[in-house]
Amino acid sequence: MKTLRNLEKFILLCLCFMLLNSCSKDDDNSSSSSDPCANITCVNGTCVNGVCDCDEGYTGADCSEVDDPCATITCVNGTCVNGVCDCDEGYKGADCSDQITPTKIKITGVKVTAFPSTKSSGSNWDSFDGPDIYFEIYNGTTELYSSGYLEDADATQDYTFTVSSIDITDVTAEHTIYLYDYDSGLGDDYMGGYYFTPYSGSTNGFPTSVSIGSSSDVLFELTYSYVW
Ligand SMILES: [Ca+2]
Ligand SMILES: [Ca+2]
Repeated sequence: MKTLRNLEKFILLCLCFMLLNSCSKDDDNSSSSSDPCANITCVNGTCVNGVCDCDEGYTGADCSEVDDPCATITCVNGTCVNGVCDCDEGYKGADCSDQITPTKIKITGVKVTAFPSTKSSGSNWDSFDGPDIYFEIYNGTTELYSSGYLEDADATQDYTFTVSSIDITDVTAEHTIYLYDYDSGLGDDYMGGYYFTPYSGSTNGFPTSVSIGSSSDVLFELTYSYVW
């Protein structure tokens, strides 16, 4: 009987020990999983459930990288500032790819780079020397500009006219540019002319130099500046 009691005590003790041991193991397990942020370092942020919640301006798993809001932004004609495109003059749209139609185009230079050396009949523009060239620009039937003439021009040379500024306000309207030979007291000779639309399109990139005409006929090179 006594032996049996001792055995019972021993078994009980064993059970208790096993129970305690198992409990303490559970405690160990629960303590290691209770703080998911225990081993997480957030350089510029706060750990939440084991993941770094970065402060504004930082990114990356540990918030150590500077977050560039412009990293994925492309500004076609502009500069990204804080994730938003700041468009160059004359452009609009989220990525600055849309052109703004100018309110005015200023022609600040006119160069004649070609004209026929003779009249179509083969005779000289002037009997004894070269033609005295000048140009005119029209908007429809309205004369916008008539230049002074450059004397005795040579068809193998380029001629630059000095103009302060010829303002074109009807930029999408069809204009005309003509070249003439000035003849004192006589009717001036028409040398050639071409239609042109000063602002030809919404994707032309605002060229500052525009060629009008043909190198086998009369050819003008206009210098533009744009006003919006
Ligand atoms: Ca002449
Ligand atoms: Ca003449």
